[in-house]
Amino acid sequence: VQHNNIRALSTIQRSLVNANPASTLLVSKEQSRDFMALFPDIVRELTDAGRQQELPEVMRRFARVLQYTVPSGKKNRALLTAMAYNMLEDSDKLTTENVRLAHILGWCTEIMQAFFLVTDDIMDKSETRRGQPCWYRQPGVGLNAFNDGIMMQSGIFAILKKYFRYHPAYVPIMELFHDVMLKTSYGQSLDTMCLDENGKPRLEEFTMKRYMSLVKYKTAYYSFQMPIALAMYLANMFDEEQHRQAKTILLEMGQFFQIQDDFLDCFGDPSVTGKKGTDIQDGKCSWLAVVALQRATPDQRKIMEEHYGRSEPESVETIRRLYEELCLPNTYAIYEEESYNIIKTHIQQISKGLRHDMFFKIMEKIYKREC
Ligand code: GPP
Ligand code: MG
Ligand code: MG
Ligand code: MG
Repeated sequence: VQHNNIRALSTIQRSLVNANPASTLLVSKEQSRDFMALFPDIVRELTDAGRQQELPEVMRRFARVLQYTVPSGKKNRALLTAMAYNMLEDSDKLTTENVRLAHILGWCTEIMQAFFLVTDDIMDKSETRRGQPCWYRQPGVGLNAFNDGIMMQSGIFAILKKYFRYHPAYVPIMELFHDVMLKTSYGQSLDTMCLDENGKPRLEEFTMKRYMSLVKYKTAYYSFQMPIALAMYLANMFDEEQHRQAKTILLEMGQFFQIQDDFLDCFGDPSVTGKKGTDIQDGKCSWLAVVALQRATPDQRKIMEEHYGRSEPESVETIRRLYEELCLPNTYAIYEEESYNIIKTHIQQISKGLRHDMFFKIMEKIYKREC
């Protein structure tokens, strides 16, 4: 009870004193509305463009999957592309049609994210996502969710073909989606290798080096580097050095973002994050576990060995208490602030004609996030 009180208090304090005002909008309300209004067109395009009438039940199923899993998130990745495109494109080319193309790329990224999450939730044995049961836990879905994921993944390329076939950036955009999907699957693969063949976490491998590489691949590429690279391609920016400089900073942001995700998995409020944490139960190589092991005394390490990666509520609570004993919430707060400052310094060092304010805006959006 005492621990719960401390946790409740620290949550309240965080939200009163520190919270991200959440008012940092990436695009205007009007643009956000236009973006949302496009989703039914995307679903229609994928499911009934008058040519799929052979398979009506499949099309109904596909539409249901898309509606359940795609539009309910924060859509930050899509809005990053829209925001970056607004800032990078020459004003005379910022036409309704071109902005719509940026929105279509945004929806492709959101479909990709939804397909990652649908399958990730099965692998992580998660219960809730975005405040509702995970898709695979819907009646009658189960492992068929893998095929729903494959439909989503393939659907992205159908959309790209439909809208970009004759666009000069078609091939680079398509290659980027392919490449980033491959990279993300490498990261997910590393993530699933935290356990040995008996299902026990391999704690000796939980190093910060491995962690940073894992999160670069599983999160940073698709969540940060790709959305901005898409906007750059659409704005006819193909300079390799510019892409390289943007990537360096965006991957740093992506790692920062996944560390926040790991912290929120244990210490976030599920009614705000929309998902119940599973990292302790799953024995994940999370930022909290890595830092805990760096700091643990031999006795504390034994607690990790005994309880980490177990689903019994007592074990989960034991690990959470250990994290608190090791002052990880405080370490995290310090880390968050310091990294924010370091990343801001790195943004100022970008030299190749990329707008610093665009990168600052992304940082403002994610700093001190609670969901
Ligand atoms: C986030 O991990 C990473 C992903 C969702 C990428 C999944 C990639 C695949 C190829 C399936 P996480 O499990 O910490 O995310 P969450 O906390 O949202 O479940
Ligand atoms: Mg997960
Ligand atoms: Mg996962
Ligand atoms: Mg997580």
